[in-house]
Amino acid sequence: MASETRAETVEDPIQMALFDARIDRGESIEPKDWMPAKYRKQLTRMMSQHAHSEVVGMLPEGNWISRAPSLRRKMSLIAKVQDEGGHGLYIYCGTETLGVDRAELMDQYLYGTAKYSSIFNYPTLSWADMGVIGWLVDGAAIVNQTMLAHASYGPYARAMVRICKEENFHKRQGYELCATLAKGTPAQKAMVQESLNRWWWPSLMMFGPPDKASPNSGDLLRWKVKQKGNDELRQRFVNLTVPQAEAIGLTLPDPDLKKNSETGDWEIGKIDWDEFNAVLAGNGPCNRERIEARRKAHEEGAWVRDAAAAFAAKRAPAAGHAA
Ligand code: BYC
Repeated sequence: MASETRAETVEDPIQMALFDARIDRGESIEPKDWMPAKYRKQLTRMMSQHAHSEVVGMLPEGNWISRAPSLRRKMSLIAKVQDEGGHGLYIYCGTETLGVDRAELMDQYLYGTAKYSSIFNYPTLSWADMGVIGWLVDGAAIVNQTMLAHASYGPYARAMVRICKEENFHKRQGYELCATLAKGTPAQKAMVQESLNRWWWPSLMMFGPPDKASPNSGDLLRWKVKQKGNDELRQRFVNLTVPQAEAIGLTLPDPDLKKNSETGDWEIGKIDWDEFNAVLAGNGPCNRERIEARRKAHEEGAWVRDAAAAFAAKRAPAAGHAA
């Protein structure tokens, strides 16, 4: 019987030294290049979870498409949700270059223990959430993904370049929506402030646990998948967002927020890591609803996958003949 605890692969020291030297020189690692098993495993974990996040992230905003207040708003929301689906597909393709099958990734996500971003386990309760998600959630994603655009694994880094361009557009449309509501009627301003109050802390949790509690950061930083730690990126996001809130007359829900005159950083109060851990453990406000929705979509789409496979099989001999 196979052992439950598998010993880690012992890598050839020469291959390993050559690989480390390539990383040190800032070279891009490509799919057919030699790479340590742990590098492959970490990337598969992180990229697939990123892809799952993009796809599950369609649900909270998809919830408001039929209730958008104007045609213009509806069109941009549909386009944004569609973009997120595209990002997911793009990153799944990137993950497959590591030699893993997409069906396996889906299985880990829908019926196993693969994670997706905690942020998508919160409900969208008002129209203002469509603005705040674009501003904060896409804004946080940009800070994180701009760094990942320099990741050592070529297919992931290249996917991030295109994705960041689209996320920038998402962020702008979200911030513009917030600015419009903030200078609207008192009820509109109250709605966007209430939304910001709900999304601020979960957005900060998107960057992951503090560095000292981040088991994967060591490997990922050493191999230049991540260029910066979780805390530094979170701080960068806070520093960018505080003046943006001020500019549109909104208040971040943190009585301890203050600027450190020496470092120039905006220091935040305590993040509720118990809440974060509860969401990761499956006990956030919408975890069950989200996974159920994704399972249903996947199962109802089985006939499409079957039809595509049958079509490809039918064409394969013809293509072979033509060649
Ligand atoms: N949520 O060792 P750590 C978007 C997990 S979607 C859930 O620091 P790492 C958008 C972590 O996986 C873009 N889980 O991990 C879409 C690990 O668990 P495992 C979302 C989290 O990998 C639609 C454990 O906690 N962005 O933009 O070094 C609409 C320990 O953490 C979270 C990405 O996916 C979390 N927030 O660093 C709008 C970015 N944080 O796997 C917008 C890509 C941590 O060991 N990912 N965990 O069981 C990353 O940059 C990194 O994976 C993280 C975590 C910074 C998130």
